[in-house]
Amino acid sequence: MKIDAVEVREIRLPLRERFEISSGYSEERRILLVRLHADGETGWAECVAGEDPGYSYETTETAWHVLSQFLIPVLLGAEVEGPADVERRLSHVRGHPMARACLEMACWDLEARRRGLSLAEAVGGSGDPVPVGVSVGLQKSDGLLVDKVGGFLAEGYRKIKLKIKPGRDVEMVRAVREVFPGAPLMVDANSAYTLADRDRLAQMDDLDLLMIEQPLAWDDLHEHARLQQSLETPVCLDESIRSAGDAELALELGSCRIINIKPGRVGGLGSSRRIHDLCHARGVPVWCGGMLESGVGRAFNIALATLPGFTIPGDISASRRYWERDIVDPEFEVVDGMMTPPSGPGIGVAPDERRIDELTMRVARWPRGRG
Ligand code: NPG
Repeated sequence: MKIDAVEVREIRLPLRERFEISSGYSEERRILLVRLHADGETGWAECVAGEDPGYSYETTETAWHVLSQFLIPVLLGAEVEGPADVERRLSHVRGHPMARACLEMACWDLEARRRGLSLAEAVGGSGDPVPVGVSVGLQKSDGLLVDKVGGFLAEGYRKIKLKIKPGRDVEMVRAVREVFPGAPLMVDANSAYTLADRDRLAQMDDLDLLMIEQPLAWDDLHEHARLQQSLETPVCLDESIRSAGDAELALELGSCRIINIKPGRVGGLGSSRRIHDLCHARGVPVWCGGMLESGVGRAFNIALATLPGFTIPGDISASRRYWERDIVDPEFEVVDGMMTPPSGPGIGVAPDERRIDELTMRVARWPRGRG
């Protein structure tokens, strides 16, 4: 297929409530939406880069720059075979996986629509509903956190992830555990600790957690291995894993026992599948992370999570957990802790173009000069 036009736009979507993690907080998402046009068909995707470089060095601004200056010019007018070819053609750009991923993912949507397949079918997954979880940001008090967790458990979510940081960890999680003794709880530190905190982290072993996610820095694979040796609770890696190569190294070193896969972080759905396949072959559980996506990004996450190795509920909550109103129709819903992947072609939900226009802050179109 020949890529004859590309559009990138930035929309601003206010979160229903502030979302706080160890490195900072977000009240509004600045989301880049990408549209690829080829042979009369359109493919949509979303870039998950954040507003600030707290989670990754990539930001909305760097992604805009790399997409416009280096990535889109390579694809424009090119005869591409499919998403794997797009990934290959963009591989000369070092790093910037979130910027590269959104073009590869838009091509997945485009190709799935052309073939009349749902995204879940196109990636090799199933159409079955999948159990999903929810991530709960840092709250002002333990009481507020307990209330929030209670609400999400009542909604049926199958996994509850609590954000932690030094000073808001063992005692806070214990307060939740005491109220909900059997709840499927995990914690996520977003790299807020060092190996010097090993004893503190080991106190989590008494709290019956599914896992501790990314306790140490993204490039501390060796230290994560030493930490995992001294913990009973499985370590899960997120920021550290950018490719199947990283996953293989982390497993060889014993740095983790579980891996979080986010298509944006690892450069797209092809790379996500390679990590999944590697882990599945070794019996290592994976789950799909979230990056506060709009419905466009959410559609890719739920499709990916239908692959058989995704045995732990992902951070794939309902649209209304984050948005007053999502930008897709229908919105994503969770019923009894399960989400059903859309069955229509491609992402299977319709981007609401009028609403997207209203939310748009800037737009760029190629070939240049197109209205
Ligand atoms: O449900 O989409 C979601 C958010 C899940 O907690 C979540 N994401 O570190 O995994 C993370 C965290 C995050 C959110 C990281 C936003 C960076 C930005």
